[in-house]
Amino acid sequence: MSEAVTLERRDGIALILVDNPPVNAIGRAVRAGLVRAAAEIAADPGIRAAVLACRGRTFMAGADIKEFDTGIGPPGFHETFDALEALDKPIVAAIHGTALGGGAEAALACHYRVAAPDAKIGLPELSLGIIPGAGGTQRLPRLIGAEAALDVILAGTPVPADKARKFGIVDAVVTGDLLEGAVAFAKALLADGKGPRRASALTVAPPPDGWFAAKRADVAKKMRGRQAPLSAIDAVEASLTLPFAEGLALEKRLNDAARMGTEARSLRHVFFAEREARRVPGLSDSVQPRPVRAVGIVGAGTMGGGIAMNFANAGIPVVLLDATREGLDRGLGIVRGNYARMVERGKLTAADLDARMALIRGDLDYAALADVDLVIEAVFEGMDLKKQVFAALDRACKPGCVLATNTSSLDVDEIAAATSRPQDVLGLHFFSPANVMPLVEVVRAAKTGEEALATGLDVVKTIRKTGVVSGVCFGFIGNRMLDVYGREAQRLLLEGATPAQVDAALEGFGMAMGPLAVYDLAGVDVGVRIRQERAKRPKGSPGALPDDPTYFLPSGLIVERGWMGQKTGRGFYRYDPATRARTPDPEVDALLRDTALSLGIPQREIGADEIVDRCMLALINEGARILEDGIALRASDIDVVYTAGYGFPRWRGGPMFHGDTVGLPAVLARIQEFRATLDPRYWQPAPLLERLAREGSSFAAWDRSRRAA
Ligand code: 3H9
Repeated sequence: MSEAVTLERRDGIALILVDNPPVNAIGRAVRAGLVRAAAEIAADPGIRAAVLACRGRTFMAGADIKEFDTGIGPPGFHETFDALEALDKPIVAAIHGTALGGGAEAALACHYRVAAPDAKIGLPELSLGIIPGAGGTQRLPRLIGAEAALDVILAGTPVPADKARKFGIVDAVVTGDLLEGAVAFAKALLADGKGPRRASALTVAPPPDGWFAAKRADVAKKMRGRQAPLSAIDAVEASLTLPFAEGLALEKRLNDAARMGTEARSLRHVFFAEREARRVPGLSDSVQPRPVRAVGIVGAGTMGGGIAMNFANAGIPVVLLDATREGLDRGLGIVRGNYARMVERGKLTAADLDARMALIRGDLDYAALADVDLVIEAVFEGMDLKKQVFAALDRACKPGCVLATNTSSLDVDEIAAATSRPQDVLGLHFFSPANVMPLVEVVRAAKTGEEALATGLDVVKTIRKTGVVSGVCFGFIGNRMLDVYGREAQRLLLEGATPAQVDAALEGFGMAMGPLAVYDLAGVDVGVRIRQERAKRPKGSPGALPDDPTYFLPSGLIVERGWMGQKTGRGFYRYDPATRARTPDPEVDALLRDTALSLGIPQREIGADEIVDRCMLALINEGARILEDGIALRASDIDVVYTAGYGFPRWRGGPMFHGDTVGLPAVLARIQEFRATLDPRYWQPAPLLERLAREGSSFAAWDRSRRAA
């Protein structure tokens, strides 16, 4: 028996125990061990039933994703799980933690399933750009019907044990010791004379006519640009029409094709990039994060309230501080309102609402922050105000308290200098709405100490957000890149593209929302105000504006007319007051055209390809500069920022991975073409990009070489 899988015997019951830390991923050694265990159980007349369970924190959390690039060596998943299902003695899966992907499929191949009360079972393969490839598309429909099975696969969200019991995925929820419970379950089966019960032998309850066609249409709309969900529908539909073995063969073909495609490679990249982002080169293992048991938040606005919710959701008490009673009441009211909407939507119980609100205490006095371990400042974006807040925090907070600013544009070094403890100061830049958006930029200032940084990263993980370390520069990683992306989107409007054309091209590429619709959502005036502030900066200094009267001119024109976006019913588009549906505004189109003509900017038809290329290549080129400047630690961190915070399609892997997919020589050639035909000052290729393109290299290779160094 391999070390990853051991076989024990208890009163005629075989215990197959998988032990492959940290998450019992089903690598080759596990598969081989399972096949050997099945053979041994089959051959041993003393064994009358079997239990499949896992050591450690979870049941098998799926295939070993690292094998996907190198190829899945024998024994294959189907061979392995067929061997379990074929046993002529009943086999019971004992599920704890998260049985995901291949883990769930192993359980489905067993004849019976019992689960711990807090266990979850799911098929998240689509989030990796593949379909369930270890029998899930054929066994699950046979167990719970094609409709429910496909919904579980398309949603990808793990099903909690009690719901899985109601669905018929799980036979019993076991309280107390799971292994004991599973053995007792197996003994009861024997006592009742119950033998194997194979999912493969069942027939699938068919859905109503037209159901699959409707699903395909729905998926084509909601999961635009994706292939794997459509393949999953094909595979589940085949469970109705094909014999089990042929269904498995189709599942394998579809899964193999998906696994090596761009969609799956991109999603794997993001999976590992998100985990890599937690590692900071040079930060030794001996540096421990400080415990964060209580948090203070300064500023009870929408941002401060949203940040407070994250901590309350994680069970961490929060003191929410504001300068005025009114501000505080308004902020607490917004938080309560957000929770109340969750209750309405059935995402939270009324008791949870009360428990979470009880964790958030309002106060007006900095003295209330004396005992907290972390403070996050979320006051109005002005340097003088922030400095006052940090000086007050310096006086009020205990030694070792980590002081964080949520600034999106100000110099964290300067803010840190307002305290006597810059080693404990860093940025924690949340994205709006802060209770929903997963990204947090963890901004490491010049004097931020290692412990404070480790604490920042740790706390971000505790509140289930995705943290990425950024150095200090104007806009950090995300907004610095957003600036060049927005610049191109706006410039295209002056050259003849309409807002609807620009947004349609980028949404067609896969962006969650086109840039002009995003301005309308956030308030077009917000960006205009920031640029008015930036106009005061000395020429050439960080964040100063270029000498270009057309720079973000469309936003300025729109705001001058009082069209601020959705909140005023019109911005780059008009909005239906009832449905908020957007429609193109001919007045805006005419305004942009007339302005461009008066400035002597020629008008032309601009294709979707050019729109996408200009916006994407601007992102990639600026990303390369951010790497050169040492602001991002790795290209994959930039991809995490864009996929987690800016609606960049995960299935394209992020801007830098997309650059690698296109090929850096092609990226460079197109940038050079734009330098020759467009405003050359915006199209100077970043030296790092030039070098990597010349060497035939990639951003991924650059990351690897730095990791190795
Ligand atoms: C599949 O099963 C396909 C099948 O249909 C068959 C196809 C033929 N493989 O996330 P964490 C690593 S597709 C390899 O920080 P948590 C992870 O990189 C798979 N490695 O822990 C990290 O390593 P490091 C379907 C994996 O407690 C460490 O484990 N399954 C895998 O926050 C800890 O991970 C999924 O999609 C893996 N499958 O969350 C589940 N999983 O420490 C993917 C994790 O070096 N996994 N690692 O950075 C998860 O969702 C979470 O890891 C889990 C635990 C919820 C399990």
